[in-house]
Amino acid sequence: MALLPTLPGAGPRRGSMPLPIKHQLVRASAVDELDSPPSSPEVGSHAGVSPAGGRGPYKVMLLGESGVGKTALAAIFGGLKGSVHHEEESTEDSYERRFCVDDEEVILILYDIWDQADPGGWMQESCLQTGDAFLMVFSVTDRRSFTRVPPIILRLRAGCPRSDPPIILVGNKSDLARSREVSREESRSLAVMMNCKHIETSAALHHNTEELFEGVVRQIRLRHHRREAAEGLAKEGAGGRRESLTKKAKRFLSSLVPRNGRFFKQRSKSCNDLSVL
Ligand SMILES: Nc1nc2c(ncn2[C@@H]2O[C@H](COP(=O)(O)OP(=O)(O)OP(=O)(O)O)[C@@H](O)[C@H]2O)c(=O)[nH]1
Ligand SMILES: [Mg+2]
Repeated sequence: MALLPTLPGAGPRRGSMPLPIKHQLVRASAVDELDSPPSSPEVGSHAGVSPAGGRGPYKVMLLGESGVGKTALAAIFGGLKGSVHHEEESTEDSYERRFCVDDEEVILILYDIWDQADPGGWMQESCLQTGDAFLMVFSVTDRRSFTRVPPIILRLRAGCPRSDPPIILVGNKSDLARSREVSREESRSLAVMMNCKHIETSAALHHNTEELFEGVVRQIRLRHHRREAAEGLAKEGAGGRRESLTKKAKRFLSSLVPRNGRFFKQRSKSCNDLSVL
């Protein structure tokens, strides 16, 4: 992941630096969204298409129980040193970064604001409503944090205005092999069952962390392209598209749905691949 030169409102930033007002998750706007959900869930930023189109800014939410490593991961994203041992304590709750993924620039804002103390409360709900993608973090050394995952994902799927939000199940603290309580196979099976992606990370060793941040960008983009392809098909249905573009869209869509009833098997295989849907 190549970092680009810092620009105003871009590049690694501490959460204490004010976000451009359009990026802020402020109580008033979140309440507005809760009060009046979008009439069409597939338009505007609610479809995962940010106001800036395919390049963001995208809002990514860290979810998960206390102590699983959300802040450690956020600090790595924000470029802080000593992020795990708190040599430099992170008290920030959002980080904005502009970087290149697959030779394309993107702006991503990572929010570390999930409030376990208030299940179903305003902050949790606005997180679920506002995010363009979600990192569902648990600790592989803490089974309790793993058992809390399904209800959160179910709430997310029920409450999120987007029809298929990108969700990545993140098993953090993979470096602590001796204290492991959740096997890789077990968490992968849960990811397949809950229809989300899966990755194991170690914030302590920075293992798979860049893969995670790049992966979430790819997951957002893939949905963006799928939507564009579907729109192309819809237009063609109305008689307004060129043949070549239609064929392209059809090929793309058919590649997303494996044939011959092998869907579950294939999904299990691709669950760890964050560069495919
Ligand atoms: N060994 C190891 N320790 C980690 C890892 N990630 C986080 N930690 C440690 O786990 C503890 C909790 O990490 P945090 O990042 O504060 O966890 P959190 O999810 O933000 O917790 P809350 O803010 O309470 O919700 C800290 O002592 C971290 O140093 C990891 O990958 N490996
Ligand atoms: Mg924290």
